[in-house]
Amino acid sequence: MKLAQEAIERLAEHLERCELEARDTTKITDDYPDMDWEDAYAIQEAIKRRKLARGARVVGFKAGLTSHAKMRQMGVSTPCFGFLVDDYAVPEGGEIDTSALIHPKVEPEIAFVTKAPLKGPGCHIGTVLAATDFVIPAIEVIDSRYRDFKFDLKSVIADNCSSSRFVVGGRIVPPQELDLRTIGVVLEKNGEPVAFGAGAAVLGHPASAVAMLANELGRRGEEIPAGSLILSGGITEAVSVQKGDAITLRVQHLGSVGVRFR
Ligand code: 0L1
Ligand code: MG
Repeated sequence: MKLAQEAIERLAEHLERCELEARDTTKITDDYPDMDWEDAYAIQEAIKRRKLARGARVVGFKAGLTSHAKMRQMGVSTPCFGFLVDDYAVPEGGEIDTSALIHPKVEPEIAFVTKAPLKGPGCHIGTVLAATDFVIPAIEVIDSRYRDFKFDLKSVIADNCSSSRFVVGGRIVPPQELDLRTIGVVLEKNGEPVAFGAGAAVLGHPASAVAMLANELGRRGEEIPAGSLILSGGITEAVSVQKGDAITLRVQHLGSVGVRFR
């Protein structure tokens, strides 16, 4: 690690304040060009500790930048991993207060809910599917704290991979009953289809993203506990939303989930 603990805590406070006060900032590597990957995840961990200290509960994890469309859109070449707290959860059909966000975008995702712990190294699609209770459609709302979504991978990891809100809904189905590679998704904004894709857009199979997450956590001596919800990553490019927009995600065999921005 290159950063002192004091700098890690200060950067975590800065990024979390930007999140809670809905204001943007320049990317942190501008001021700390030598920070390394361990520093980036340490800042993310410090943000998690701040939330837990205020009573939030970790409910799961997210894999981000897992499709070529997203990597191309953001100019990076590797996925990133973050945590989800209960504060981010929005009920299906619910409303999101746009004034609490900076510049939200939505992503169509497949969420996995685990029934057994998953601990890397060595996790693969098979171990993930065996440990999955069910999959369910999910809309992730990302809201990078970085001005104009301009960042590099270390800055984005420190910022908990732009995590902001998520909505799950539709049908729950055991993953063995589906071919998650060929499952089709349609994302609608105000009744108009705006993005389409199939599950294979996420690293060839959405369960690959969950396996990568488990292996990354294993490297740090951690695991995905049973009962976790995991967002496996956007199947299409992220779509910008504004006050007044209604978003619906339709997933083949899994029904639909919706949310409004007020
Ligand atoms: O969930 C995602 O794929 C987003 C990861 C962070 C990058 C971004 O803000 O677009
Ligand atoms: Mg996402």
